[in-house]
Amino acid sequence: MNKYLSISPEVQEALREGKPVVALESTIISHGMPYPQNVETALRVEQTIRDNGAVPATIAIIGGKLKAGCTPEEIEYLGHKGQAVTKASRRDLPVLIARGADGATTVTTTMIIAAMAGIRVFATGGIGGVHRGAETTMDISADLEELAQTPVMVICAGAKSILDLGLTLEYLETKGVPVIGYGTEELPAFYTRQSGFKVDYRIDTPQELAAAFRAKLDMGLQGGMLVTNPIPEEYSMPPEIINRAIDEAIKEANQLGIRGKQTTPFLLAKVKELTSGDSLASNIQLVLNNARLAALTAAELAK
Ligand code: PSU
Ligand code: MN
Repeated sequence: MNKYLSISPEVQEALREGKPVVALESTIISHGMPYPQNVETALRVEQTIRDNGAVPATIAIIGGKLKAGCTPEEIEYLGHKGQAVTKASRRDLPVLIARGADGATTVTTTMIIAAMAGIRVFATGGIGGVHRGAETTMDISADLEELAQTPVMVICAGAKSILDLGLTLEYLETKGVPVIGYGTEELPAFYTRQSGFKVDYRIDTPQELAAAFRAKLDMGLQGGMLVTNPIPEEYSMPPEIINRAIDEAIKEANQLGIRGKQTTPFLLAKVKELTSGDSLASNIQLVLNNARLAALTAAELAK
């Protein structure tokens, strides 16, 4: 174990005893939702994981330490500080750690820290991917490279169509990342259950998710697995409304010349603003839904 990693006593004990543990990211807290809903949701997600038989490990960088397992006080701190916390991807780790700084972990860095701690299952909302227009901007999220190299199962609700979903799937195919649809053959698109794209495999049970990932680990095949779990029907949003908001957000980002790590948070905030509170309520529900599936899958993997 490296000296920068700090695992909470509860998570440490669960890992030592081979109990199921589920990792959670912190960018969704500091950058993904407004305060105080972000803190309330993060705590509810942890409770959902406990209710389904696993131990939650919210991951973040606090005072230069890689935390696997945050206290409620640390979650409150990250949520209250919000956008002022650095959004930390793989390239940010060395300097943030050397400076003893804070960082909100993206899918990428949550996977890195989970793997360091020995946590195999991670639940979140949406992942980064290949942005629309990437053929000229080369804006491709580091999340895809991490899925290609780090052995963690990521359970999400698909990707938002702020991305080019077709190119995102092509990239994952090239990198050898299995894309699973939970109970569906179609890739879900976060707020909606449909995207028009197919996943690689449909799997219907946590048992089979665990068996497939176990086989990948046993073979020593590097990289993770992407499980896409559609938002529950009753919380899904009308595609026309969400797609109109996304098109508008992308147009505005282009006009303003938004680039680099600002792109995703800008688009997410804009879409949220354009769809008012509706998208926030859906966002919360899909994360809870993913937390439930992750806990059940981690329990199967621990058997
Ligand atoms: N997509 C979402 N919600 C999110 C993110 C992406 O629908 O909260 C966050 C995640 O933390 C993800 C990161 O890992 O944005 C990707 O950022 P980028 O595109 O800059 O790699
Ligand atoms: Mn990017």
